[in-house]
Amino acid sequence: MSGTIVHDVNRDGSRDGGEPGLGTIPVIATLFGPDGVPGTTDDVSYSTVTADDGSWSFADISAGNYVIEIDPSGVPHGLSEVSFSTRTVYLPPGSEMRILDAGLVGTSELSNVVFDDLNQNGAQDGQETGVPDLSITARWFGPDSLDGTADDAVYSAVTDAQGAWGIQQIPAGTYAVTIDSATLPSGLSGTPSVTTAVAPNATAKVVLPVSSSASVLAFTGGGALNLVLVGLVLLLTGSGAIHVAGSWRRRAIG
Ligand SMILES: [Ca+2]
Ligand SMILES: [Ca+2]
Ligand SMILES: [Ca+2]
Repeated sequence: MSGTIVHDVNRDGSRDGGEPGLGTIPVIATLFGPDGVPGTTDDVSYSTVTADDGSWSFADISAGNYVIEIDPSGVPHGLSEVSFSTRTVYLPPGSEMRILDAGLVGTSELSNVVFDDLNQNGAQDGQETGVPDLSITARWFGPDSLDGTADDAVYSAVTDAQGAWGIQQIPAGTYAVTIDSATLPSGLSGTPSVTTAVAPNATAKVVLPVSSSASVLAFTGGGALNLVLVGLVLLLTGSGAIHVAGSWRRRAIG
């Protein structure tokens, strides 16, 4: 008897191309026993964990009726079953049985509202409207918690008319969240990428600053901070002096 546990990235209950197998997921097969009734003392349980590719198998087990289940206490990343559930199968004598792929989805959520933060205070004030039709991607770092490796999974959302977006049923862990700059209206500047963590059964509000004010990047990037410093220096040199590290230095003006 064998099967595969996969990460159901698009949460449709079946395995699609590119959806990775999940390792170390505990699978239990319980034989009903001679009395043919599940949950009685003559039941025989077999347990295993999935290999790195998500596959599992039980070899040389008796024929009969089995309950196949995933032990939820051993499933990491806040994942839970979407298409597997507990199932009962009959294993005929001398046969092999392939159990359908089982998909797991997460119990976490990322969401928020993207708005034109005109006064750049990080809060949505009265005149600041949501930005619709932005493509947002959230890349999960995957079971290995490392960015950019093969087990990463990418989720996406589009902001609605009020700038709201949400991605549900995703694993707990670390995400890089990005607004696709190609979908930003002209005149709006945004952040390159925000890294955020979310716990099982939790919602993380991800702040993705966007502003039509030219100096928005002062919030988010070292390069922009330098721009601000250059501006400050120019302002101060205009008065003939620069205040550096607590001391005044004279500077000749050409
Ligand atoms: Ca799927
Ligand atoms: Ca604001
Ligand atoms: Ca990874």
